[in-house]
Amino acid sequence: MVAAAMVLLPIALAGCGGDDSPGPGAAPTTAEGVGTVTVAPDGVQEITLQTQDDYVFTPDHFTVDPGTVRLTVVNAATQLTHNFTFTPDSGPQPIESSISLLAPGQEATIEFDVAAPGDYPFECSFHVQLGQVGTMTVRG
Ligand SMILES: [Cu+2]
Repeated sequence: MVAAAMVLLPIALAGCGGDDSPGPGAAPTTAEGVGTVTVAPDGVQEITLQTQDDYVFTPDHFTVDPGTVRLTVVNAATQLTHNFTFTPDSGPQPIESSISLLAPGQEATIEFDVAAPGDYPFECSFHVQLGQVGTMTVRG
């Protein structure tokens, strides 16, 4: 596990360049429906993120409108346990909802309201040092 982390770290750092890196939809193992924001019959925006046996959220960026968001994280990993939390003191407004533990093969759903437009960083607190972070954008 340590060796894998050391191999993956340069990749994560290289991804910070912001040049012409491939988009979040490039991962070949992504399940259908992952990463697309849809509106449920009850009017709530729904989005599903996936994690794997790496340190990446797929996608690592999505955009919603102000209102209620129902977010599901699927951990498709066979080895790694992840979690999901909005990075404290980082977004335009605090979002308390989080997923504290997601074992391999598990999924969990949280629901929360957003009002203030802007970027809301999120992370897996276990692997934030390895670059497992992302951003939710709320439209103005
Ligand atoms: Cu993680």
